[in-house]
Amino acid sequence: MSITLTRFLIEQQREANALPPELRLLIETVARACKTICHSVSKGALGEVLGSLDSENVQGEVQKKLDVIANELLLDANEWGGHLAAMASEEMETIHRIPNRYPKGEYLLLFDPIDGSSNIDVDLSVGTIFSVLKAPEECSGREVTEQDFLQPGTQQVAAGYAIYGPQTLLVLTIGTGVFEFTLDREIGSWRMTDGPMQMPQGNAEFAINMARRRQWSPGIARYIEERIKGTEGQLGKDYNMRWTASMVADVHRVLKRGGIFLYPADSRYADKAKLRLMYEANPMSFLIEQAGGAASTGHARIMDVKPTGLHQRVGVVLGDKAEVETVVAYGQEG
Ligand code: AHM
Ligand code: MG
Repeated sequence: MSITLTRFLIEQQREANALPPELRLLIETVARACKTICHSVSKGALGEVLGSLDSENVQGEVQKKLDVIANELLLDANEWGGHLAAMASEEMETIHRIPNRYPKGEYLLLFDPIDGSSNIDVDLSVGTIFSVLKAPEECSGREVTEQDFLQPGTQQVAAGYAIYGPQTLLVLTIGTGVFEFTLDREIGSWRMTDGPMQMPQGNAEFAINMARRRQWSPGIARYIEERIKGTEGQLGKDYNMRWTASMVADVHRVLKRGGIFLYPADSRYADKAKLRLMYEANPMSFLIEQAGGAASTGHARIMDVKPTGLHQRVGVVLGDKAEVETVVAYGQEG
């Protein structure tokens, strides 16, 4: 019988000494909130959770009802436990400090409550992504600020995602490998079903939104065109393409089956990319690197990027090491 998330975390705390008790509590709390989000997602129209609201988030995107519900669930679940200094989310313009009525801890939690929101109403996979940082020591005794969150991805102490698909999974790293847990809905517990995971290398599969071709740099265009040519070009193998439009689902496939995921720099956005650094690109990069893959902006390692804003966007190229290296090399050629 596979072990539960609780047992895994306690053993990590005890044996590997890799997990402080407060961080364990934090991960358990996020995992519990994800169970509740899973419940709302799966109710669909019966739970009156589908469709959009009149509101927009800080990115100017129309909020889905589930975006807001999931955001509230994560805030409520994490506020009172005493493990956090503050939270930040795709759905909130600025940080959410822990109210004074609750004790404060030393961690900062960032999340995208529902990633791939456009998939909700058509019953395709969506997910929750999260990243955990430590509040800088100098902020003890004063209010946490947005600036305290602006740490590079290398500073993450934990990261993961839940995917609400045919199965509900939690994929997690605390820097000691990547572990997958499947939600046993009847019992309500997370059970380990894979890990430590290593992503297969050499799989000829890419994921990119082809409709954005006009926005690509010459390096990205060359990389994709070569792969479309396949055996008719220089590569000696044919490539397959998949695009779910939910980063969680696409990255999960890359983790399990190999290949490469690209949402490269995109001139339609003010900071020239779609995906957000702090709560999308960084946690996914941490997971992919822990599983033996690579994650780049197209030019540099994502986790080395020094953030300048909570909602900063960044080009994302991640997965198979050799494929990512090829994209970076083509980028350097201009
Ligand atoms: P969201 O956080 O607003 O859902 O947006 C992020 C999503 C990613 O999950 C996905 O990779 C990408 O946007 C899909 O974009 P596109 O609509 O160009 O296919
Ligand atoms: Mg998102």
